[in-house]
Amino acid sequence: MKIIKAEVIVCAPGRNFVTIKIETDQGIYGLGDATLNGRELAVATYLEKHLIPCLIGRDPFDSEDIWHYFYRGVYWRRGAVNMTAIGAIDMALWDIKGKALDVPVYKLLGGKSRQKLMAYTHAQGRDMEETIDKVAEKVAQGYQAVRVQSGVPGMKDIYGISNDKKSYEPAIIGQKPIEESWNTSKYLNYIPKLFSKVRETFSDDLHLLHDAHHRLTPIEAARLGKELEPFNLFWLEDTIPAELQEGFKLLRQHTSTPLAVGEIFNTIYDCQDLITNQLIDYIRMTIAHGGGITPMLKIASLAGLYHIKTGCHGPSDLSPINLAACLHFGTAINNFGIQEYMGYADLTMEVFKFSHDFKNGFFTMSEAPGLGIDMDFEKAKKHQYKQAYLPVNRLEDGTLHSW
Ligand code: EZ4
Ligand code: CO
Repeated sequence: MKIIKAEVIVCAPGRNFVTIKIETDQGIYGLGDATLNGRELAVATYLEKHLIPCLIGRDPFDSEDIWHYFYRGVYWRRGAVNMTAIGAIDMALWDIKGKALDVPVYKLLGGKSRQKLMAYTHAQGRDMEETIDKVAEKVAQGYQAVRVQSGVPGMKDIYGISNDKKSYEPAIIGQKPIEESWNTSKYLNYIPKLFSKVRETFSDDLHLLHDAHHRLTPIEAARLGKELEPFNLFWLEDTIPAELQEGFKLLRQHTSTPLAVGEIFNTIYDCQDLITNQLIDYIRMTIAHGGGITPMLKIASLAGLYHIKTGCHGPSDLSPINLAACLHFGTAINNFGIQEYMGYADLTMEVFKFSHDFKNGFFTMSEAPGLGIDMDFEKAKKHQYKQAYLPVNRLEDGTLHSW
């Protein structure tokens, strides 16, 4: 089997997405998600100008060699743009392999390690009351795990909360990013009160998660982790900037709240120390940004040695193709933890045809060959890309902070 053509599809059904479609001489094509929120065209151009020409003529079954060809072979390594491009190709190759053999991809990765996959969703409100209502809504929908984010008294905007009643979408259409502001002390004073109320309102069995979005120093994160201990979180995510790996040592010594990190990592080298020193409990890397299914299997194996589980990033700013790939991966590995699932805009689901079932907070896999995902290419064309950026974040005195 040979790759004869590959194209990049940039479209915006609901929001911007980048997709690679790889075609073979046997009429089978594979799809991969290459979306990097706010930097979409960099990945699209990298794929079109530099990677696709080298793919033509290759056997899609040689996914391991193709992966190393694009990782080691180019001399320049790592980086979000590079790894997202490689990840999209790898996903599409596994999709082709599954379709060629007429099996779902998970059967090629190790088979069924579980019958269903637990997902967590997001509940967010502008204040405590609205947040509690939103959690109740998600519980009523059957979710057993909910990420709780809330507006903080005295703060204008905060990560995870939309100021209108619409669902949360951080990327704003425009020629440059909007600016938000942040006050760590107000946040730290409020969050334990919020979780106290949430835990009091809902059963002890409800899994609660929270995302600090890289905004704390190690000692601030230590205080938060410690104060949240009585409320028994499933995980506390991205407390300190993810690249500050030494900081996790300090944080870990202070709290037994489980820690999750990794949505912005892109290679095994970003999480190797955190895993081997047992400084985290969940690795949040996702298939698209982690360089594909091929390297993610290796990361899961390393994590498995230390009983660290996966919790793949699954925002609505990655396409349902990435979600499908995460689910195949999560089905096949032993140390699956949980899958993030925010849901998608209706328009997104009109373009991306998703075959896996979702009910009461759990995914079950379809038996469709490959990734079990397809695209309406004609419809996709109708929704044109519009430049959009994630916000930047400043402290109240104007200092640039992590968003
Ligand atoms: O802010 O995907 O856990 N989820 C997250 C996400 C990220 C966005 C950035 O594009 O932190 O919502
Ligand atoms: Co996050």
